[in-house]
Amino acid sequence: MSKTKIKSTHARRVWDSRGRPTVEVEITLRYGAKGSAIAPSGASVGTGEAVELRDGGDAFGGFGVDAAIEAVNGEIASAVRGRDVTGQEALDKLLIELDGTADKSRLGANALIATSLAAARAAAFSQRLALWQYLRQADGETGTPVMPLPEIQIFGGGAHAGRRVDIQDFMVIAIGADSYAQALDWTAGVYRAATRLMEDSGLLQGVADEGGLWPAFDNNEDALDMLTRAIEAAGFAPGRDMAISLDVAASEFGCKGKYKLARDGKELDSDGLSGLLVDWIERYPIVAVEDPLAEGDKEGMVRFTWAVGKRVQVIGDDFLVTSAERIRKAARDGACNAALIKPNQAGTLSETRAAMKAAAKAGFGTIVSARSGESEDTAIVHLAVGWGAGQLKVGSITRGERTAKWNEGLRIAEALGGPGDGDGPLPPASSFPWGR
Ligand code: 2PG
Ligand code: MG
Repeated sequence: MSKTKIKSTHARRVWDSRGRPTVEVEITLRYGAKGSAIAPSGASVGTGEAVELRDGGDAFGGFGVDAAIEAVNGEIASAVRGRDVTGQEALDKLLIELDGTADKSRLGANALIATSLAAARAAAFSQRLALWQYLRQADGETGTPVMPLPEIQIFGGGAHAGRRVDIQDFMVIAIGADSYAQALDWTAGVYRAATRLMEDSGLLQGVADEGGLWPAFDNNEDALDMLTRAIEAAGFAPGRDMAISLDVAASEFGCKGKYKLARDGKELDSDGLSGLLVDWIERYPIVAVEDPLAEGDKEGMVRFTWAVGKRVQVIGDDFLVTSAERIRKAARDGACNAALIKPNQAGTLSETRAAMKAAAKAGFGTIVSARSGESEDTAIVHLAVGWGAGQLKVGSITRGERTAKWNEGLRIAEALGGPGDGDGPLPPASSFPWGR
C-alpha cells in the first residue's frame, strides 16, 4: 500500500540529557503520516554493542553527530525512499546491509536505530495506532496486554556518578505492588524517604546521570544500608513490598576476574566478587543483580547464576548486549536468567525484537532499558508493553527524560483499562524468581 511507503527521511541534531548532541530522525510517508525517534547513548558501554558514530575532534568535546546526520540525510534517505514501513524486517535488513559492518560503525548505530524506530512510529501512525498497539498487531498478538514492572533508581553510582561508589545502579522494584501506577507511587515514596535520610545525614549532594541521588557514601554497603532504611522509612516491608535491584556493571571496574572496588579498598578475583554479592543478597532484600561480573567473565557468570539464579534475577547487559545469539549461548551455558534489552545496543528494531524472542524462548526474564544518556523519546515504553516485557528500567523517578517514560507508561496503563481501573495490570508474581 502506497500510504505506508517512505516519502522522505530527515535527520536533525538534538540534545540528550548529558548535554551532548544526538540524532533525531523523522520519516514522512506518502500520505503525510510521520514518525520520529531520538537515539540514546550509554556511558557504561559493552564492547559487543553496536557502535554509535561520533565525529571526534574539538567540537562538542568530540561528541558531535554531524557524520551520523549526514549518513541519514544522504545514503540512508536515498536507500529507504519508497520502502514500505510496515515491512520492518526488510527495512532493517536493508539498513544493516547498507552499513555493511558487523558493529554498525560505518553509518553508526545512532543513525540506524533512530531510523529504524522512526519507521515503526510512522507505520503505527499510518494505521492510527499507538506504537505499542501496532507492535502487537504486527506480531499477531491477541492476549491481554500488561504493563512492565518498573525497576527504578534511587542512588546512581559508577560511570554515572564520577565513580563515587563502584556499583552503578541502586534500584528498587515494587514487588508487592498491584499495578504499574502503584509501583510508581511506592517508589516515589522511597525516593522521598531516601532524600530525607540523606539530608539528615548531611549526605544530600544532588543527583547523578539518571536522576538517582548522588551517592556520597564511604563504601558500597552504606548505600545498601541507606536504601533498606529508606524502604522502611517510607512504610514498606523490605523484601515483601519493595526489594532492591543492583546494576553492578562490573566491566567498569574489572576484567578477567580481577575486580578493583575502589570505594571498599578491595581487589577481588571472580569468586571473591561473587562471594561479596552473595553475602549482600543474604543480608539485604536484593532480588535482581545485573552484570555481577565483567562481560568477559563467563565462568564467573555461570558460577554466580548457579549459586543464586533460583531466587534472584541474574541480568546480562554488557554480557548479552541485546544479541539473540549471545542470549541463546548464555541460556545454553546457564550464564544468566534474564536479559536487559536496549535497542541501540542491537542497532535496529528487528534485531532488538529477535533478542526479546530469544530471551523469552530461553525462559529468561526481559527488562527493556533506557540508556544513561536519554531524551524525551518514549519509544522503549511502547516496546516493553507491545512485546510483553516483564520489566522496564529507565533510571530514577526524577528528571524529565526519565519521567517522560514513566508518565508515558501511565498513559498506556490508562488505555489498557481493565482491572485496577487504568492503573496498569502487571505480570503475575509467579513470572519472577522472587514470586515463586
Ligand atoms: C546500564 C545503563 C542504564 P548505560 O548499564 O544498564 O543504567 O547504563 O546506558 O550507561 O550503559
Ligand atoms: Mg547495565
